[in-house]
Amino acid sequence: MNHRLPNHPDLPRPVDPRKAPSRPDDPSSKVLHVGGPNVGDRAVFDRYVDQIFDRRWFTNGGEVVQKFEQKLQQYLGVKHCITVCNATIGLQLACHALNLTGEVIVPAFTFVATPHAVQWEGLKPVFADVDPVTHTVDAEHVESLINENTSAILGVHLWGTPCNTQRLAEVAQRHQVSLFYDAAHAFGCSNGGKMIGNFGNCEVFSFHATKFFNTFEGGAIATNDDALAHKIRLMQNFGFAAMDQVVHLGTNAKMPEVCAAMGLSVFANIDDILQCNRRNYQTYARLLNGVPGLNLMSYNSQQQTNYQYIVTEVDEADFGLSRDALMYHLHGAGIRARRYFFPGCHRMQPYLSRRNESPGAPESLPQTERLCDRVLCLPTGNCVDESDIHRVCKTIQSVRDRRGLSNLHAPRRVAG
Ligand code: T4K
Repeated sequence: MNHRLPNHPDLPRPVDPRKAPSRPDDPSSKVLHVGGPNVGDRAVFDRYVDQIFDRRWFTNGGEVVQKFEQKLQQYLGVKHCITVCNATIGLQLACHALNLTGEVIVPAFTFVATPHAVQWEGLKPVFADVDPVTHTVDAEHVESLINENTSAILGVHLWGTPCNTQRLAEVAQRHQVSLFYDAAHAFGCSNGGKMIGNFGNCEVFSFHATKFFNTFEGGAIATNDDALAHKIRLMQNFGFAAMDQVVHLGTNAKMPEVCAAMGLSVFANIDDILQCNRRNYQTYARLLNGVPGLNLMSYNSQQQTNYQYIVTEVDEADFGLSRDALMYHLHGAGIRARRYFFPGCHRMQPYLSRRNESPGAPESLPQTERLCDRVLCLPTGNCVDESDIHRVCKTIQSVRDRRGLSNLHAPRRVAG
């Protein structure tokens, strides 16, 4: 994501989060990130790494990857889980394996990897709006966008909140199109008692370093469809069925052994990490409760979630400052809050330039655009402790208290 933010004379200068200093002797200098990686059990990781070196087997479906895949299948209660090098490539494989053609409907409020994967496969992403409460794709809007060129719906379980899987399944069934999910945020989440990984034709997880469950880089495709799993497994390894036997078009989407070792070491601590995320969320909820104009996203208590994102919405009128002004002040205080997924995929390239070429496309996506102007994600994970959260919330409160004293204006919006 672009770290170069527009300058504004009244606001602290933005700092590249990766270059910001941190002094161990001064806790207030600790830079807090959204997406600071969770670390699993390092002893478990070291043990696997020793084995990898001893065996001199580094990639191409080795023992550690196989063990990791079995563990994933067991945890998700799914028949097949194929590890991949990252979720973006995983989504591309899914598009290919599902034989998609023409248009694929995706939400505009998502990380740009979702439409990029579709576009990369020579398909056309068509952007749908999202539900203002769950931030997941609006099933009614999806249905209104379906035409004779549509081959699939790609839902995104944003922030780990499940899509309306039942409604989307009905729509997909009625129009005879494929349904699959970008589950990059949703590892460890469930919907109606069923783990994410079991919905649609297949679901794609991300295990990127910034995700609550990470393998440095990585991902996995989960499915209960034997034929689809077989195809994806072939495609993930150049189409090899056996030595010297290429039976399908394929690519290199394999996860290396060391990444699977990281996954197994995170599995060893998964309950602690989930508990830490839940505790962090509850602390934020307590400390931000009653701050006018700042709403913390709530989760459905009937669904298991991983609390990996602390998602707030800033209402400028009630808070007294814009979301962007608050974000710049937090950055100035070493708190790298993020305005995911600004400005919305439909206003990013190459999609922005193509809007005029799509006569049927909606003029605007009001809910997406509203969220793009309001959402601010705050730091969490097992590198953030209770005192860090107090610091974040105190900074937010003090920025709000001083709002009338400083002459702050929102920086110019990115055109869209
Ligand atoms: N679908 C959805 C809905 C997604 O959100 C994503 C990825 C994908 C698909 C694709 O999954 P992958 O192909 O990546 O498996 C980050 C991640 O790079 C990206 O994986 C993630 N979504 C997205 C939401 O966040 P950026 O552009 O925000 O990354 P960056 O470099 O700014 O890092 C975020 C923060 O994390 C920084 O403030 C610094 C901190 N950080 C980062 C890294 C890599 C660390 O503290 N340590 C680290 O090692 O995209």
